[in-house]
Amino acid sequence: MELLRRIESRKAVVGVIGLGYVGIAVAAALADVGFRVLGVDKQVELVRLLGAGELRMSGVEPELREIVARVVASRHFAATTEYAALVEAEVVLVAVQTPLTGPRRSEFAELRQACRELGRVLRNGALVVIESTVAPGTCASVIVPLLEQASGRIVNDGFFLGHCPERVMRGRLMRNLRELSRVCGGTSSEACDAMVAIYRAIGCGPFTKTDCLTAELVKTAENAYRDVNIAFANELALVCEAVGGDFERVRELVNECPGRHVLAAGPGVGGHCIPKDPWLLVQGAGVEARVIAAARAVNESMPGHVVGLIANALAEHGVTMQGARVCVLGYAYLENTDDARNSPSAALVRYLHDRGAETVVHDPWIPSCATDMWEAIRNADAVVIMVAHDCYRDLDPPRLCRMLRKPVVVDGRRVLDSEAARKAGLSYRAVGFGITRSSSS
Ligand code: SAJ
Repeated sequence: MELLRRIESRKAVVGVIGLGYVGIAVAAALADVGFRVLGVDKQVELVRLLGAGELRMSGVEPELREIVARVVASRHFAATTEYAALVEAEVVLVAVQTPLTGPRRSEFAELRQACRELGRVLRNGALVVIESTVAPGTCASVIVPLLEQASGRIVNDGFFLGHCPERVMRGRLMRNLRELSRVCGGTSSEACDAMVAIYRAIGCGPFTKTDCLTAELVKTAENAYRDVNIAFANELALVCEAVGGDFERVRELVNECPGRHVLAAGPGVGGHCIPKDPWLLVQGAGVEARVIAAARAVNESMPGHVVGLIANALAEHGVTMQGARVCVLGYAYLENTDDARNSPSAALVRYLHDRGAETVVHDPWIPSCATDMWEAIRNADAVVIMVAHDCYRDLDPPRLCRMLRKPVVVDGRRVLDSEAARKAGLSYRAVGFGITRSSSS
């Protein structure tokens, strides 16, 4: 297969559609090993910045910024808003978002549009790889027909299609690309061979060849699995609170038992993968998603639970929610990132406002919230820690006591030491921390 040889020699021209953190990471990685990579994104400002070798994303992303600057300078990577640039691409990776459009489903509107526009310029014999997360069956029922119709060619003849779901995570984009295994689902063995060759150029694998449907199932299942397991952790935390136990201690001891791996309880589940992908797994399957629906309901209830902890602690000091001033530490959905999509903090702020409280939000990674942390805390009636950003791990309990109008701390991510907080005179609440527990346990 000529395409395989051109990939293995890194002479193949690669296109990447969608330059969010998934697309820009894989584009930079491929350009950095010698491929000429053309990135396409409709966001004009993002493309302009990339043209100058700059990355719009903030947060801790080791290596990425330097690699982008290097591959733009060496002209191995160029970004554009025009699909026409893809006429010469022999491999095209598609990494556009697949957000839910209905309450529990995605219409894949952005992905459909990308495939239509790509089809019009698709080079004969090119390999198209969908990295976006899609519902099982989408490649066969949506992507192939769209590409065939737009290109006038037939799959496995005029072009090849693969699905290699991304497995990156904010904060370790380049590391995940290098170190994580990849599932390469293809419409033919040639498509699988070409996919493995492109990803082997930037990662150590293993790379598993399979069909598109299996790859679609694996990706949505691995994230549904995570959501269900986070929900179990959260439900166990609610039990610990109710009976006076400490979730962190219980979790530690349960996880000493072989075959157990209880995840971390917290104030909610954010991001654009975990809250959405469980619904994609069951979309169109015609199977009642009882476990998935229950887990989603538990995780979605956690911000509300945190509001209850705040109200309970404020009441101890004769303060009602109406008119209370609450400092919210952390607005991103994940520690040390600037990504606030589906952030539990957004839900928390809404609920606090609904109950008449005033909020001051601080987040060092989100420009509009990156104020002075202690100024945000000063004279608040309560402080609630929603994200385990590194800077919150050094919060000094005695200083919190001095700065707060009421000594109330609700620790959604267990970043403070409960004993130190209580010794400092703080009314300490935390997800999974039962306040009726005896100090000896
Ligand atoms: N969360 C918890 N408890 C946990 C783990 C996460 O409450 O034990 C919360 C986080 O605070 C966050 C949300 O869940 O709000 C999602 O966190 P995440 O660690 O799953 O991070 P994501 O959303 O970036 O998930 C991605 C996913 N990777 C891809 O979709 C390629 C997920 O499948 C990975 O397991 C995760 O990264 C990872 O840890 O690599």
